[in-house]
Amino acid sequence: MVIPLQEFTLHRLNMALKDPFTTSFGTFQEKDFFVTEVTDENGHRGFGESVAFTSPWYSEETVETNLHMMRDFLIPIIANNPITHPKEVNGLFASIKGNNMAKSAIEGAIWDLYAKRKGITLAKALGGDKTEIDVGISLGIEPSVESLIAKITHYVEAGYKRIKVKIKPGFDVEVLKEVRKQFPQTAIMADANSAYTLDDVDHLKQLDDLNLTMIEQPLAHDDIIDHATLQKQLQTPICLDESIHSYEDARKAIELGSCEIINIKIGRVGGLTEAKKIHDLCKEKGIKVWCGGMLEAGVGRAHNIALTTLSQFVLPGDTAGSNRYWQKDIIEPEVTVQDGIITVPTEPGIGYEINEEVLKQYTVDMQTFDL
Ligand code: OSB
Ligand code: MG
Repeated sequence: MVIPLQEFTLHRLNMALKDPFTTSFGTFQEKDFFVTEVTDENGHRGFGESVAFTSPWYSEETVETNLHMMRDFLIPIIANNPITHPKEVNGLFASIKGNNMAKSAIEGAIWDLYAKRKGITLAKALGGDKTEIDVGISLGIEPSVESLIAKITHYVEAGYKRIKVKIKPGFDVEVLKEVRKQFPQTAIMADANSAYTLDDVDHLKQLDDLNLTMIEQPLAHDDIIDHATLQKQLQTPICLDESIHSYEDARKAIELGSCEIINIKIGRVGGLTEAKKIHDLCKEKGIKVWCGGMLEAGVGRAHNIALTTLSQFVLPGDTAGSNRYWQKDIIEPEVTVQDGIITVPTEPGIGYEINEEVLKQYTVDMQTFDL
């Protein structure tokens, strides 16, 4: 049966982060993004979230390219083609190259609407059956080792199951040695956001003494060849983030031996349908997966939680609680973490309500399109 879509709305929001977040590329103080909303003729409302940043440091997409793609290409495709299931959206968008985060922002809202129309959770609609998920936390680069240790102490005490530390040349081996010394039992990993090259092999090999759970994206954002070379020389498992945009990328990386682990981000791979395909492939091939984060507000966070209920998400992800990022999140209830565990919501769709008052407070622009 065709889903009787009615209207698409782009809510543009600007939210200040509680705590600036620094990576090898720069510091974030706030998040500028879209909450996407799709309605049907029966009054159901589905929500998604765009995850691109204001500048293209992580991938080529930005908030403005997301707007351009959604408004001028992707929403018209949805308006002109009947859909019976959200799985069809991927195929409809195939004529548009790249722009995965823009595609995902729209596809996600349609998945939520679909699950709400069926009266089931988004997790169930995707085929997930966990009732709780284990989570870790990603910490930005800190001004000093002391301040990093203080932050880790705080979040280990809060119960997070794995700590991710951002590294870059000059803030890496020595820092991680100190972290390991202070936290001998904690699951620790490092994320380089592509800050190294194969010239750094000998330097990176020093990480093998630190019993890290993995190193994430050490080499170029678009590489899978050099990562395979590096993985052969490292005992520490490599996890790919930036390099994996699709099922095909994952298949090739696995075939080449470029990684032992994949971080799946819904936005990076173009939506939930592709994310599930990558998950299923990894399960078949024995590659561990976990759910990455893009400093999402509540709607994106809820999508991450639903995806993480799939069985091959065997490692704690980056989906921390709302209060790690926001003074006040846009959903109700907010996402809370108890002893490193998030209880998966049981209400239909994403399982959280939009807090309309808070949404309005952060809204800087709004555009509605007939479908
Ligand atoms: O590389 O995983 C990353 C944040 C922004 C962009 C890229 C990354 C990150 C994080 C934080 O590591 C994840 C989160 O807490 O949402
Ligand atoms: Mg990463």
